[in-house]
Amino acid sequence: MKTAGLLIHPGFSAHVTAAWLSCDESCYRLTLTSAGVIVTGVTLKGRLGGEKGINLTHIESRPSRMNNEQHEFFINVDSTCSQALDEVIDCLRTQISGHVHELTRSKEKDTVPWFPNDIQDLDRFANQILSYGSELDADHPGFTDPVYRARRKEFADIAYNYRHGQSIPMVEYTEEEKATWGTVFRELKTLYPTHACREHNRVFPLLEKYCGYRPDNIPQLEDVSRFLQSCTGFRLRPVAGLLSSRDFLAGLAFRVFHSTQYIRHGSKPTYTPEPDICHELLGHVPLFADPSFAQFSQEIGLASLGAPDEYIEKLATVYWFTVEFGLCKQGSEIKAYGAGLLSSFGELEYSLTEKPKLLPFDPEKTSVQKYPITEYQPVYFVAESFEDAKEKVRKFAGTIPRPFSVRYNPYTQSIEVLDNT
Ligand code: HBI
Ligand code: FE
Repeated sequence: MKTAGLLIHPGFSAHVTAAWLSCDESCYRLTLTSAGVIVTGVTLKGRLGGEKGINLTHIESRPSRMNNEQHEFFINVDSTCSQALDEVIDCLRTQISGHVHELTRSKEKDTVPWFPNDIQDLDRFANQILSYGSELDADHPGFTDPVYRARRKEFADIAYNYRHGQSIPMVEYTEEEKATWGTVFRELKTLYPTHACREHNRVFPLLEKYCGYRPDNIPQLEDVSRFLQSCTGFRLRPVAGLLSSRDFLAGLAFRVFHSTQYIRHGSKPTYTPEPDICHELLGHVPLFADPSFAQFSQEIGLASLGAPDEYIEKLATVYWFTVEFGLCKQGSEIKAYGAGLLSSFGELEYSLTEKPKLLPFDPEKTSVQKYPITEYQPVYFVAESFEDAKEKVRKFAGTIPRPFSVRYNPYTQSIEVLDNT
């Protein structure tokens, strides 16, 4: 990487009224709100760079949303030395008239965690996955199968190398993989008419018609992603392994769903300890084609941006009891819309029996409910409708302590930050 220093020109900083700094392990972004259009007034020199090892990687300006006389400056810098960065921030604080918010991933007080501002920023997540998709646990059905492990590495590499805007590479699935899919597909399809919500049942025939949903064919992520974009603007992005809750939820703010592309091990077609393409395509995809559900999901994502860790956990729990295991009222009946249910024959059937406890969906309560991850859920939450659930999540988001609010601009596919201070 080329080294570029960062120096705020005195003539420029005199006009700066607010600054945001965010960091993501080694990347830092500085947003300056300044009176006047003076992006060229930012002098970039080797002074700090040479001395302190801070590299400038990107700079852009945008008109401020709050005051059209003002502009915001986005500056990305890479730094290996956090102390040097602290010095630069301190230096900025003394030079900038107005407030400085520091957005950081570290656990220090009064800082806001980094979040993606632009849909392209999601490319960053590719190399911060928690576990690489080809590293299987000892109790994974494919753990001792070298062929399966090699296959998983192929899928992990596709996702690892994927960048926003590219089409998702097509995959030729093996006969064994197709057989596994066929078993899951056929079995689940018998339950959908009676157990799945009407939105799922409305979209499913369209997926059969346009995306190659068939017992003998595993649909391609690219085809499905295009279909979803035409329905709700949601798109799929291949993912190499598990993302942190924070990163995974942030994708939803941009209507991006991180999807696995590999299939579970053929020895146990009805079991998978992790998401796989059956879970994504049969469980999640049909609902993302529904406008109300898409909005609801994006609302959870927007709520997560820059939220403190404890709220990320709460939102991940809300996600769990809705997008994964949600039930909803439909007329006088209750149906399933959660992907964890719609992709598991056994639990889909169980969820609509008398056995589990049903509670009304209420983010305050739902977000603190404990849940098991390896057995059927003892408790499900029932939503009145996706619209109602969305309003409730929006209200809940208002209780998250953040010095700003966020709005998604679909034209630029970026997040607008509205200062609340
Ligand atoms: N990562 N790749 C991937 N897929 C998921 O479904 C997923 C994830 N990370 C977290 C997550 N799901 C949820 O359990 C919540 O924490 C959001
Ligand atoms: Fe899922």
